[in-house]
Amino acid sequence: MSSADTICLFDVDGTLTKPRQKITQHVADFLNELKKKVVVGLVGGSDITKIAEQMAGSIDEVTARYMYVFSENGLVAHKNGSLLHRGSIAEYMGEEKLQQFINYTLKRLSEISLPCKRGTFIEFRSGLINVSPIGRSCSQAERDQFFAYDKEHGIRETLVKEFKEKFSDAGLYFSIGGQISIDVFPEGWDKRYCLRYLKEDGFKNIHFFGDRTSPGGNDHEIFADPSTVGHTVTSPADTIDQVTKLFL
Ligand code: M1P
Repeated sequence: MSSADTICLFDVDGTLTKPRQKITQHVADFLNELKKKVVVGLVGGSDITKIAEQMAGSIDEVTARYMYVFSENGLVAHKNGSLLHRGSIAEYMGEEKLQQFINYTLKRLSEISLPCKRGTFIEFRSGLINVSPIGRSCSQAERDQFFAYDKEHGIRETLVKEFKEKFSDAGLYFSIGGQISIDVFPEGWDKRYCLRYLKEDGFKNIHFFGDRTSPGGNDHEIFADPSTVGHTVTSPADTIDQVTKLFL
């Protein structure tokens, strides 16, 4: 196996960091060591601002530190610090369909009662729409509280079921990736989207590491894709263990 045609591609939340938390120095140092052996890339559902924050740097620093940084599942793609591609869900859906979805969602969210609600219920990104019943501006404690409440009451699961029924012909996919929100994007715009760049660049061994690899998880499609070697991890510490055994 040559190191030039091998890439280790990492999910961020739950794989390199705790959900929405900053990478520890230990994991960051580990990635720097790994870079000496193979190409390292990141793929997350979050936008580039959040990924950079979690990877402890500015957007410029983080996109230059790792050869590939795929945010929003690769709809926003950086290679060696330069922007390769930015896909647009607005262009793809068109304003009319987009507003139908946003208006329905705002109405539905207004009918839900929770232990607490904050702000930014819909975050419009380049390649996806992120819907959060509690609101993205909640604190860490409120986030943890919602996550536990949602496990018990299935708030997001119910919403996804409704979205699927209501927008069955819109070609949309609804993914419960993190703790407080649902990612909404066109079918096929999951993490497999980023593989096109790696195939173009001739990688023969694409190792993907993620924590949500079961069906329904936002790492499942790329994990199960025939062009990747998928690895399920349970935490950043487990990622280090598995990668060390394989490559270091
Ligand atoms: O883990 C990836 C997800 O991280 C965030 O989810 P949440 O805020 O719900 O924990 C979001 O950025 C989401 O888009 C992303 O998929």
